[in-house]
Amino acid sequence: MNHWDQFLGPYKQAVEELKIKLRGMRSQFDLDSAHSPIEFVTGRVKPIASILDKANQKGIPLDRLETEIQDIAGLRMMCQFVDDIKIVVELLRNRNDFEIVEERDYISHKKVSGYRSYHVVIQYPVQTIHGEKKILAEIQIRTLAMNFWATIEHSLNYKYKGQIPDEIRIRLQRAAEAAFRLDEEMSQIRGEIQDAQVFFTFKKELQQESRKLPRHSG
Ligand code: 0O2
Ligand code: 0O2
Repeated sequence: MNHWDQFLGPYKQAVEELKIKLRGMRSQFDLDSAHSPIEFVTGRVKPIASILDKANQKGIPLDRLETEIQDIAGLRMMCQFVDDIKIVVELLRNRNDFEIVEERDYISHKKVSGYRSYHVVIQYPVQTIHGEKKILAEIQIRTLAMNFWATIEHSLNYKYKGQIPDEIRIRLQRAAEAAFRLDEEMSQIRGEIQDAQVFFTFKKELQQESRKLPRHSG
């Protein structure tokens, strides 16, 4: 086994375990027939070339990768609505199978690029044949619209090797705002539908109650 296989082994195990655990949270909402704040979950181990690029860009020596690069193990949780993100973060805070070491709110404080997501960095204990090993993992929580924008912006960045022309950069910032307005509009529509449902349920209950009342003849 080479050095990289040995180094990445616990990260691979952590990503596989966390995918199952976080997807399990979604299935539990399905069982309760409740609206799931989690739409879907993905995960990956950062490719070696990307680890080396990041270490190089940030001046991180190879013997400090474990502590200085927080997203070698990366998970993403996609939500339908912005409000669902808060629920998911709260669910993560209440778990006792890992410890949250940092939270970064790029929703209230978007990045200059236009990027929005909520990042939670955790310390996750992996059981290995040599004992327990705690590794860092980054969970990115975002809406479907934020994910749509980030996926395309990420591939353009890759295509332009990080040197996106100014004009495209500005259009991407505008597109990020459009995605955010879409999120807001969808939340409003959901709110109005929920209000209407509460109103109709109340009206139906009132009708049923009034049918039970004795009728006065003449
Ligand atoms: P790319 O280059 O984006 O296409 P499964 O069989 O469903 O259990 P699978 O197929 O191994 O799992 O992977 P899954 O869960 O569908 O997710 C892998 C995807 O994670 C990647 O696909 C990316 O879309 C996404 N991803 C990429 N970067 C990150 C990151 O930094 N953090 C997180 N959390 N997720 C990321 P690809 O094909 O590997 O990459
Ligand atoms: P990949 O290919 O997704 O793994 P830094 O890399 O210095 O900006 P830091 O301090 O490690 O960041 O953490 P940060 O910014 O909280 O999280 C970095 C990850 O967030 C990135 O990983 C992306 O997955 C995502 N991200 C941050 N900013 C942007 C952005 O402007 N556009 C997009 N599309 N994604 C972003 P990597 O390592 O860059 O890439």
